[in-house]
Amino acid sequence: MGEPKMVVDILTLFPEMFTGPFDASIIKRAREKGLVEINLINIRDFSRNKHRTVDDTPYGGGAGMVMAAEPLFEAMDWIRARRGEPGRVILLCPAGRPFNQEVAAELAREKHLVLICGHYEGIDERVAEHLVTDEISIGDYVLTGGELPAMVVVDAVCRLIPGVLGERASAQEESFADGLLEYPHYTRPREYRGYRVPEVLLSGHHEKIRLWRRRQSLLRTLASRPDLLARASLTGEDRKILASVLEEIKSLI
Ligand code: 4HQ
Repeated sequence: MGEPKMVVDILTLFPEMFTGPFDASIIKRAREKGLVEINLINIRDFSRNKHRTVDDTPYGGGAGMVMAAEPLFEAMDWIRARRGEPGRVILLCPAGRPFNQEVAAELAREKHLVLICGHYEGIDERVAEHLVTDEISIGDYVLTGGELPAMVVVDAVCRLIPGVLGERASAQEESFADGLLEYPHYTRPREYRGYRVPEVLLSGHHEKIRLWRRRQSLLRTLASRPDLLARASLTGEDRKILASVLEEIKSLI
């Protein structure tokens, strides 16, 4: 029905790596609902030689193998012939733009993404130069391939597609869009091994609960991620809460 649908084509030498994460939970349901179509495309299927090789030794010498340009160009020709020009062609690589919620939101607006997962020592540079529109890194550590980064990107993007999360959860999405960490959650029982749920949450006093949660979000962000707090869009109420926290600290010293 009316929901927009996104197509994600993933070019990989190891399509079987994706089956677990994409066949469970929210991503599975999103696919079943037709909100996202995820196609796993084996780069090896686009190798033109009889041994179906996709890598070769590096020009200039050196250790290891380089993923050849040809199968990736051939795969992109096939994708373009089938679906037209994709919105973005993304290469997962350590040199890429750092992935965050803002990048995820940007990608979630596209109708068609192509993700290229590298393996081995690297990919022939002509791929990055002539096929790729965006390079993305999921963090400063070295992985064995672009598959896990692709899963991370697809997961973060899919949950932002309208209809993927329930109505309640998507409303909550807005509360995280303000750039603060989440407040702590509790469920029954009210006491477990002597550990009690904060009294205010049992009070039924909705305004007090809202203020307590907001204060917890602010405190957690201040304590764990002050960098996020500095960039957050704080309301007048937030500033009032933080000022009261500061007064509390002053009274201690
Ligand atoms: N890679 N964020 C793929 C990464 C990486 C990252 C190293 C990319 C190995 C073959 N990608 N090559 N971090 O570590 O995106």
